Amino acid sequence: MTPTDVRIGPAPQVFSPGPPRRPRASWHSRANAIVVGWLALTVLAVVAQHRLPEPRWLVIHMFLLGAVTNAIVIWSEHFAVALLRVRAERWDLIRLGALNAAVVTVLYGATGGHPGLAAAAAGGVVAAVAWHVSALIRMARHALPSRFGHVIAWYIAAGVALVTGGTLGGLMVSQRVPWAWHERMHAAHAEVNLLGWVGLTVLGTLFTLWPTILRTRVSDWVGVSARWALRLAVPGLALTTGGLLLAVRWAAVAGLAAYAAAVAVALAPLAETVRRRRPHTPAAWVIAAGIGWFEIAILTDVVIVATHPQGEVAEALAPLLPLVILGFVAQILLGALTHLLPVVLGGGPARLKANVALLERGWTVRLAAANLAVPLLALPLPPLVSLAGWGLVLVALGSFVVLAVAALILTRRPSPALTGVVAGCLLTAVAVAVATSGGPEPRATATVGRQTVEVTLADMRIRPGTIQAAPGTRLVLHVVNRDAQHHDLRLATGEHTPLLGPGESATLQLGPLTRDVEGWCTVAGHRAAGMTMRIVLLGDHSAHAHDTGAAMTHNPADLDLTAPMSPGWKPYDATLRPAPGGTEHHVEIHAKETDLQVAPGVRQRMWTFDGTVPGPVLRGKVGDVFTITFVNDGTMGHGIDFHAGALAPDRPMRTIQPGERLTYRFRANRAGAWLYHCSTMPMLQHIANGMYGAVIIDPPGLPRVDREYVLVQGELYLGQPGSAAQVAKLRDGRPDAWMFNGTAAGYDHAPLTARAGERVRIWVVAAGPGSGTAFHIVGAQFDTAYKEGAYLLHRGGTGGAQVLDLAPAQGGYVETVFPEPGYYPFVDHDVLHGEAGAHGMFQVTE
Ligand SMILES: [Cu+2]
Repeated sequence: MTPTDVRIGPAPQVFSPGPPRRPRASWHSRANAIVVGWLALTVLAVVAQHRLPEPRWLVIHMFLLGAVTNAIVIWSEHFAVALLRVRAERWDLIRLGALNAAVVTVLYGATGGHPGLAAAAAGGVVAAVAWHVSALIRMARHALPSRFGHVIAWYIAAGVALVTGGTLGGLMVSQRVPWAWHERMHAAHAEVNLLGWVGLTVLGTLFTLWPTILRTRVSDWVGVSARWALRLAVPGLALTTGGLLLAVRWAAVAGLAAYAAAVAVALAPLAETVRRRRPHTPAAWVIAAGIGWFEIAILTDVVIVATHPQGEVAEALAPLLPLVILGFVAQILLGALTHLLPVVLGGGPARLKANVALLERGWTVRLAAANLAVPLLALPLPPLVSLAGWGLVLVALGSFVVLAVAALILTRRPSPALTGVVAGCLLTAVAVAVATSGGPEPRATATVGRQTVEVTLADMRIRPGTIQAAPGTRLVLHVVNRDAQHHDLRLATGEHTPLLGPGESATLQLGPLTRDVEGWCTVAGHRAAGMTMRIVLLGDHSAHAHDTGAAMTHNPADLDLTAPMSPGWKPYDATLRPAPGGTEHHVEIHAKETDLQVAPGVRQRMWTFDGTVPGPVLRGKVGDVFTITFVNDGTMGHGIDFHAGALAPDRPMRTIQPGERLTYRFRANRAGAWLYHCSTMPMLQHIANGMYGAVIIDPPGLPRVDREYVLVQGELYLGQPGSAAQVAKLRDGRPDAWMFNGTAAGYDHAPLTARAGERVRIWVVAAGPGSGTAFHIVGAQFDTAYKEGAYLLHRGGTGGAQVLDLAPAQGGYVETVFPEPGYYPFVDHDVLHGEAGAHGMFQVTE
């Protein structure tokens, strides 16, 4: 009996290969040990990734070039021998040895700084696979006609794809390719290797493996379908690769579409098989899940290539990697190994049964973990969620490795002492890696130590102002001047662009980064005005990054108030609605900590009332009663103090702990724009971090106007709330910016609206904590000014006001009529505050 003949349970007609010349079980256990070994190394690399140079590249290539390429060479040859009923070549083990020596050298050369060696080794990989392809061709030639001969054509096409993709990879690791070509080659390398080498092999194998795993007969028209699918897939891949290399987008997209169609044609007979026999083994379910992710990945691929400009395709394909590597390739590999390992390991029926049981242990949990991990790693989710995804990968992949190693060891029956030593070494290695790495942490480093960044010059700014890169990264900066005047970019390391006119661009290439680098525009006065940038090495600044916690690291100098707001940002609604009817107002206010956008592109944790800065605006009439239920949903003690009511502060203003609530009841006996704020010590921190709001009590007889807005001015202190660095700035009274309604320059990006001739009333409250405001609207005059409970100015006279001046905690309102359409900036006319964020815009239309 040959290994592939072993079947469990009832077995309908399955292909039955002729007898090979020599017993292959021991060969297979050695060959599969190589695959399992690479899988184990991949797991270790994931666990220890931030101890490794270029961890992302290493993990990807250990898995694809190590485990997957070995599995493909081993299994495609095994299937060729079985399907064609020919003898295995004598050189197969030597070929495998050469391949693995070359792979190890590629990994070492590319990450150890030996590009020449890596490129030569990539040539070795290509040669080994070319040798493998020629062996397959020889076998196909010498074989008698076989019902499954078409499968070999898929393996040959796959091998040609790797020869292409491996050559591209070798050129890239040689670091001799012009930068302009790098991006295109990267995209072509990824597509031809994943869809060609891996995809074609998997599809070719599934024609026979899938019915075998389902233990049903092969669909009658599988041969026709396979031939037509290959006729679509090969030209499709060629078109895709050529299109990506030559930057012809329609060709790349058309090629991918042809490939997608080929996959559909190839899978059709397999789908028919499923209708006849539902998946009922662990291997079948795992492989079915893998095929599902393959289809999703191809469709996503088409969309990415179709929608991204050349030069960005390779970067844009990054989210696809978890889908392809984990969802598709890893699952197909695990499913195939689950089914095939026990069969080829042999060792008699009892051993086979035991191995099947061993490899299927806990398969439902492993299947769920792997398929949950795919979206967690592919979608842009918070780091903690990605971390959970990596944990699931380790569960799914690591547990299989342990089980497979156990099966290999048990089958070969080494001495118990040797088994103990091997298991001990493996466990020690895992334990050491976990302990020293402090857990896996995916790092956003660039691929293969190279990072391309688009840099724009405009509005007296260089964007991005900070570029983060791992040590050793080669940076490529595409510098574009999008301004109406001339600019350039000079780096402290000496590289510089020429003076660029409007719309002109230039590219700077930096050698491997060894330290932080400053950059600036050399036009007189532009550097002083803020046209500076920094390239910051990752890793050296971790302490700084931790200090600011959830917030991004930002120097005050980095604040770019003209930068765009992050997608999804909504301005605080400044519209003030009329007081609700009735004389009793019941309000519930929750203290909570929330991440908010406090300046363009800058988010940071704030302490808030109800999740906004300022908190909710309350409005009523003189004599109204407010009953506030104050709930502390935060992580520290908070209190609340309403200036709009007069009462003994002892009870209502007390600090309550997280989870507690209190009722605060006050009667608003006097009109005004009143501050409310957190009353817990140190109050300076609680107010500065956002715990304030406004209560508007209308003066009796307040006339109606066309529009009413409320603006609460506050200071912004960047950094982790309560951290030493932030508190130092608070004590010195050195805000990083000033804000209207919780965002510096927010209403520059989302102007308040009015029509010419309308009467507009603006309520203003100065929340501080340290500075007041001199509220002014550029181009407008106030004919009414009401400050702290009294009118300074009534409409109808000839006098006017230019500023409403408010000390910290004061409030009032002004009225104006915009004379004509246009943009009217509103500012704190303390110009320092105004230019540092206390700035907004009225958009006045006809
Ligand atoms: Cu507080």
